Amino acid sequence: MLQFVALLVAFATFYTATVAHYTFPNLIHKGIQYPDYTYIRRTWNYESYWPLFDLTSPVLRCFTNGTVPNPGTLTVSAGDTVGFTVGGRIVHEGPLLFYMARAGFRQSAASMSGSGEVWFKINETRPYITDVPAKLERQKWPHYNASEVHIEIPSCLPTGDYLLRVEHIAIHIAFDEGQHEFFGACAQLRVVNGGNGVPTPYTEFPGAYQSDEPGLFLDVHRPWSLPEQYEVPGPPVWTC
Ligand SMILES: [Cu+2]
Repeated sequence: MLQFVALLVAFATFYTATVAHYTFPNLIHKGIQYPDYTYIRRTWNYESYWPLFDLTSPVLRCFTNGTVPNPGTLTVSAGDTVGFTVGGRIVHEGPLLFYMARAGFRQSAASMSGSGEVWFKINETRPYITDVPAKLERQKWPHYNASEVHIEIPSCLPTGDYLLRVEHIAIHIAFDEGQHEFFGACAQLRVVNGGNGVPTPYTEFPGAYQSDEPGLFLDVHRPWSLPEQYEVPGPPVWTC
């Protein structure tokens, strides 16, 4: 019986570590869901699903550790919607963010590293506030429990090769500094039929976030009255 309990505890621990976290393995475009990591760089946690805590790590850039070759690049039109499946479900409270970075001279989506101040934010989510005072509870987050997330490529984005970076930041235990959990991935896109937009401002990964900023180090149980009172990490969103 004791062995059985020990086994049960071991299994429960394993189950919590893997199933309670999440990855973004498949790209979705025009109704097609591509196989795991066909157009998405295989992430460091693709088996463990483990969160990244260290916001100073280069892994934060694309959640990769450089051990596997980069994948293929999918051609999409500016203005198209693309999606990511969620391996597992988004089972923590927190914002969902999307960033893009354009390939530089003589680079492609497959060859670019994403280093330097090349990233601009194209979307972020805030908590819904349905009552006053509201708390930062699970159901307040638009993507809580999501199995897919979607983003529209800005219609005015110039034609070119890009990385599209999806990120979910879990803040359910962020009342202790450094206990934010980062999950994410980068898709490789060739954007065609683009426009004349000028993305701004730029940021870099690592570097965009500070462990003591209000969106990453906060009492998640304090009352909120406006969505804006949650300060989403990173730069403001660029829109066309
Ligand atoms: Cu977690």
